[in-house]
Amino acid sequence: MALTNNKNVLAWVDEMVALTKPDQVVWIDGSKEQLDALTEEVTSLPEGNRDKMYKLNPDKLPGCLYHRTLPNDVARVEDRTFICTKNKEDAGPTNNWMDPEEMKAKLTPLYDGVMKGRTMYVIPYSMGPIGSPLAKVGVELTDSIYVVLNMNIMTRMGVDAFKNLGDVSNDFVRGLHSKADVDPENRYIVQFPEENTIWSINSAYGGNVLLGKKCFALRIASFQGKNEGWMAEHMLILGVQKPNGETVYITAAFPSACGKTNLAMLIPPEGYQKDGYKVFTVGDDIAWMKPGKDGRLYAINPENGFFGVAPGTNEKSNPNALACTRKNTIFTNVALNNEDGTVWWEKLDKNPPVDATEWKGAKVNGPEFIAEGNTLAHPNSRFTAPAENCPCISPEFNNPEGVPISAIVFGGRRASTTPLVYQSFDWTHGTYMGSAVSSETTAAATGAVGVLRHDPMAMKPFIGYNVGDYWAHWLEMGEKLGDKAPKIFNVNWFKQDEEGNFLWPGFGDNMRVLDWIIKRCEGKADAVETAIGYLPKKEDLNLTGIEDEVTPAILDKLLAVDTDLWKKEIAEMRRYYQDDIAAKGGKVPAELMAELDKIEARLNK
Ligand code: GTP
Ligand code: SPV
Ligand code: MN
Repeated sequence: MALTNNKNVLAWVDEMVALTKPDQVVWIDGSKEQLDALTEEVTSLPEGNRDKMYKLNPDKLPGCLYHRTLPNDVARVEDRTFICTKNKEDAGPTNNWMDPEEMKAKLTPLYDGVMKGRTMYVIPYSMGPIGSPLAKVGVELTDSIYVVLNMNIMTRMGVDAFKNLGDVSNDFVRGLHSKADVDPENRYIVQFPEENTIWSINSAYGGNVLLGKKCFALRIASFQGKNEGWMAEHMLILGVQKPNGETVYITAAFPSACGKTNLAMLIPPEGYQKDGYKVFTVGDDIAWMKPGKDGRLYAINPENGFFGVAPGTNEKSNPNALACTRKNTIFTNVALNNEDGTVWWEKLDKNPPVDATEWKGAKVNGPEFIAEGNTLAHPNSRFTAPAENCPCISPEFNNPEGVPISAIVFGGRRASTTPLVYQSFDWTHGTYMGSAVSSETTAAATGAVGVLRHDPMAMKPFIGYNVGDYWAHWLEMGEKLGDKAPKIFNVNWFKQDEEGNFLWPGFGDNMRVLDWIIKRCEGKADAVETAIGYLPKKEDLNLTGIEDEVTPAILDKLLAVDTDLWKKEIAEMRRYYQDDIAAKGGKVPAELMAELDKIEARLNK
């Protein structure tokens, strides 16, 4: 039974039913009974069925499920992701583009009758707390129970999402997903930003099919944000509670699999804990930000769960994330521990299960399999965990107004050049710094791993319009915020020594860098003015407890600004702006070009 009288929703669902021809249509109300029944159905599928999910040990991992996707379908597919706007220049040089009508003509035959013999699930969901002035409604149509169960964790899913839509509003995002035959040759992830519409076909992997996430909350939402005066960013949101009880909120944009979940759930080093510092998580992947009544920038996390990278998550690196996954969690493409019906991934602990099922589904002897050079879990294997499981979830998580942001941090994986932390001179320079983010690629998207690529604002795969206009929007937001704008910083946890070892211990010790950032925001720490920005004075970084690891010589390396390397960096940015952006239809704002000149002049001084 339809869960809404909204005529636009009903008309669109009818149209998509006529196209995809499912045997039946089920509206997802979000009730426990309905979700339990779907769980029974999907876990009762016979072994070998590619939709099958497995229940895990109910004592050790209550309410947890396990699933494997096809080996050709384990990450986002950027080369098959499109922004379809009427004019090509509106998609810009960082996106694949096709004319919307042409794309629909191409995909319509693929969708025609694709749900014959299947059920279509109609999923109403809210991105952001229901009723929040920043929240938005989406509806996803899918033929996958796995998608329904994941959307239940990642979004506010169910009948309540329709509450504020009314009968006539057209303000919702239409998402059509079919796993079809999971055929990589016909896999498409398509955004139509001018129509608030997403079409995804032939994938069953997270970022390609949980349409509320990257497709809506970043690609479509960034386009909406430009038109409506707000920002949708690939950012974590955290709060640092100081000993005096006050909480300072920070957002940080790092490319995929570069440490957002880790930083968002950081546990401060012992000394900080003793002093009374606490870190609270508001979000680990996406921030929607809008100026509030007081003129400051406020952020909400539009999501309701964490779709986190499993490998590397352990009791030491991120105990909070691990705790999130101990109940009501879905694990995808990790390994099964058949000894006790639990899961395993690389670096979870030092005891890979002897009786294991690796991520492709083969039964193996875990230690032997690893000794042969394999991994038991896929490097981009993930957990889908409810935010409410997080031991450090912020008390403001459901605050409809969001939290006021004091600092915005950019970062990426850079073996050299970029120091541990530095601050921009102002918002325009900070916007330049964001545009200059580049990072070594990870397993989060298909393609080579470890290759340095430009990833402006960590949004390269997610900006739903022309990157030049996106940068201009950043500059406009800065102008609107004026002296209430957050301060902008850049960090690099990944600087290496000559042998390729990380110089900075990272993880919980990143608190020491956040501490300096907060003090800078409050005007309580001095800085060294360099050609590239403000750097910490060495004595202002609190290294108590890690003096053996971060010796004065290592600290020198971490805070070095190598003029020759930076001249190369600036030359590369000039080439990037000109050849990769301007020459390909992106308008680089004059203010950003001017920043290049200014940095270069300072380097030459
Ligand atoms: P997406 O969910 O893909 O957007 O990524 P994310 O940014 O949330 O990634 P996540 O926090 O899961 O990063 C995982 C990877 O970053 C793992 O390889 C971690 O080992 C590594 N990592 C995270 N924090 C640090 C750090 O402080 N230092 C070092 N060296 N590695 C880190
Ligand atoms: C990312 O790749 O940045 C993710 C995972 O957060 S996905 O949802 O697949 O995009
Ligand atoms: Mn992400």
